Amino acid sequence: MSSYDPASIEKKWQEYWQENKTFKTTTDKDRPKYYVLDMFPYPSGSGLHVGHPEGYTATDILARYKRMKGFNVLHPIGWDAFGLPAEQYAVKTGTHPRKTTENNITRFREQLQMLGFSYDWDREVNTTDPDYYKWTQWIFLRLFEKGLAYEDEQPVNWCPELGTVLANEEVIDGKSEVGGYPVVRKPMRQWVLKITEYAERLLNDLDDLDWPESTKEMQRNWIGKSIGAEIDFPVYEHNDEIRVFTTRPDTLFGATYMVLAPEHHLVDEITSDEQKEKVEEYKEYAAQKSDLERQELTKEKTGVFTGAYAINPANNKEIPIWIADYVLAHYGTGAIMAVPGQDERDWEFAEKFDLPIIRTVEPPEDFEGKAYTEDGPAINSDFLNGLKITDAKTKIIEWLEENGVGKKSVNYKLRDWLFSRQRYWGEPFPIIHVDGEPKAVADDDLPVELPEVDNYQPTKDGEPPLAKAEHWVETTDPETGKKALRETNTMPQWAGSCWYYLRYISPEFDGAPVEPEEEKYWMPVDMYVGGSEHSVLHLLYARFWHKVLYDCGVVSTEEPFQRLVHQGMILGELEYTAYEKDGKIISADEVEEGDDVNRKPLDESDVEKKGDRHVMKGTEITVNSKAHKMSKSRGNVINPDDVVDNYGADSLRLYEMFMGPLEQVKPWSTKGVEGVNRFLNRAWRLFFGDNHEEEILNITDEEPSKEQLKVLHEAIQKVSEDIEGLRFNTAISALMIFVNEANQWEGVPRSVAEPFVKLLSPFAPHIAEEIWSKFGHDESLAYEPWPELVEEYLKAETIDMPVQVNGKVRANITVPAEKSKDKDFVLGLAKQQENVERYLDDTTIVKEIFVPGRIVNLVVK
Ligand code: ANZ
Repeated sequence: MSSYDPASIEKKWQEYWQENKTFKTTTDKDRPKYYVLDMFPYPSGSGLHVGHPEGYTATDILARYKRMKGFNVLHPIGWDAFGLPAEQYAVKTGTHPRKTTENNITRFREQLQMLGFSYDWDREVNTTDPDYYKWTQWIFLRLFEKGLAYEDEQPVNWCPELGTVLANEEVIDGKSEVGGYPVVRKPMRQWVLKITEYAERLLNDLDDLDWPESTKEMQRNWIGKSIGAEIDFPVYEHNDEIRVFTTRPDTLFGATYMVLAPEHHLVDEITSDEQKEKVEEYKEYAAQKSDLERQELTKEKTGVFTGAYAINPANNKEIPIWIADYVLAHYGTGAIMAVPGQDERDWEFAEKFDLPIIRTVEPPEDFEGKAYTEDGPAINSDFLNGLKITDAKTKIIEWLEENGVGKKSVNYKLRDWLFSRQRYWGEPFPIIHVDGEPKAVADDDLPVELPEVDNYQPTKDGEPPLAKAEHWVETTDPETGKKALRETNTMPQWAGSCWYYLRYISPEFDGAPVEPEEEKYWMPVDMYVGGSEHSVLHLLYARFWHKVLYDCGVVSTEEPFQRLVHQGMILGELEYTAYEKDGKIISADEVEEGDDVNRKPLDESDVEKKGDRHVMKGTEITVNSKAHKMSKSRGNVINPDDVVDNYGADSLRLYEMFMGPLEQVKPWSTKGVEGVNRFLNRAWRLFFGDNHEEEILNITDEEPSKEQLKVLHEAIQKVSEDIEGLRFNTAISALMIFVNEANQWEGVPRSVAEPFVKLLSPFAPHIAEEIWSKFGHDESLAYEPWPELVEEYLKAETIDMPVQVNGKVRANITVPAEKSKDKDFVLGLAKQQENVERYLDDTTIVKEIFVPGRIVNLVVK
């Protein structure tokens, strides 16, 4: 049988690669390196989804291509395997999270191998392996030594049902992102990392990274640098001052009241006796809310008067001091000067509580809104009057500094990173508590391994499950012999993924997280591909740790990931709906707002494409077509295993790259998979003939024609450029064009066939290896040199042909070689020549003599 049989081919080559360790990475320092990294997966219980192979195929193409271009390639994979799902499963079933994790990893590994990714499997890392988290703990100790890890009582998002603290991003509308359980605010002792100390560097160093601009912008916004001033307001008849942070010191003359966060340390001191009760009540009310809820712009403003007044230092006016939850305790100084004239929230608040409003920036005449937040000349502002915002800011800051009532100040939105969780399945902190003080476990005593517990359920009052492992918790300080207690919190899932790209470089090294010489060679990562959902947290946390490691001399680059690309999400298949109104199907564009229509789901077979719209087959009735996110509940999830079973891994890889630009969101189409599968079949038949019982190799030892060389080199040029530019879809089109052209040849010369197979190999490596071996090679083509482009072959070959009229040469024409035998084409062109036309005027052509590729002679009378 000579037909294309992915099932047998793919298995065979996967085994070959594994047995021969084909993709084992070597560090040959004389050659250039290419480090191409995937965001490693969380090995969930449901296995790979089709989104995984999208990014993973893209990086695999790059890895395979770069190897053939002579690079040392580092292309590793591993498992981000701590985390909540395995722990929740453990709580439910008693199965140790390690067991669940191991099973899931085995499944994921098989699935990735089944897709033929060229990972160096000897470098696999697993964040839950004590040999790995030993170094996560080691890095934590460096943070601790540098004062970048500290304990703090913090109001946290406490989820009693999950028994853990959640990060702000893990809470949606007061419920846990995972499971949707209620979340309350509660002060707790926590470990916090001082990422704010790196805010400026995290911001500045973004500029030099080759990352999507939108991702950089999200990080910039998250860091949220603002320049403004701190201003001190004396409290009337108290010996206190309230310091505020403002981005608009130029509006100082319009500060008509002040607001403290309910948690502000001066609240109790300044509150008058009459207001005490109300203030207490309000403090309790505010404590229930998360920062996110408190900041919602649309929410009704609430607050209470403290009974105290402050003095506006610019004009010595007395202004009332309020507390309100829209001022956050942990931002700026936890207190604001309120300027309703220029700030929307302040305006709403002032309106509601009848506080004075003074504009200090003149709005344009036609302005009809409330607070005016744009630029304009200062008014009602004494010596600032007439100045635009920027100049007014500079001037007032000078004035504040001269008068000792304030100074220029930079503020960041970025908060320190809440780094502890009350969970079992995470890295233990390498910390013991001696006499109530935290103390580092010695480097030599790492790892601090997770103890066994009988029950993974955290206690209802927030004690982590590790607290139950008393024999583990109670220990002695090896230095002093004193009784000590181990830290029972564990690290968040982010920890392991903050530095895994370093461990791949020297996974066995036992002196540091990464071997220094190897690190110098391999870092930074040249290409990092993963989902845009990681635009902020993972990528910011990893950059932070990397910079700390840089400061410790562990790594040699300031940034870990030089280039970053996000693959676009793959949606489910397009779904079609027709609209029915008054019992009649109407076009989607005829539906008007408020129309009472029935939506009728349509089968794909009822629909056809006309131009860029979908219509009901054989009609002009436009139907609605829409792709939705894949989800179990919608029932539109495509399982990669099924695709591989039906079409093979090469088809899945090829299809996911052919769907469209890598970074775009795209709907799945099973028809599309069939299409690329047909292409692979055609490519196969190109070399092995059609449906022969026996295998006939359809390649020749003939010299290639110029035309064949041109077709080949066009493919070489396009595929190479498109891989470099990550335009994998158009690279595949170029491969398809080659096969279409070559199908018209009688036999493919070996010197054309072999380079083509190499071009195909990064995309569809199994079939390429198989064809290559059938061409008579006994080794993998993984390290064959990539075909070189010869520009000269790209030029269209042309032939010069003389044109005679009655035997006399009247013109010479140049025609493309492949057209030189086309009588109509050549004669048409010949007759259009000016000098020929002249001799044809007023004559009749009696005979047209055409010698293909040689000469034209027109006999006229
Ligand atoms: C007076 C003012 C006038 C303000 C004006 C803005 C506009 P960003 O840019 O986000 O840093 N603010 C300061 N601390 C706050 C806190 N703890 N909770 C809530 N709001 C706080 O915003 C800084 C501005 O947010 C500050 O500048 C302050 O209001 C407010 F026309 O001061 B501004």
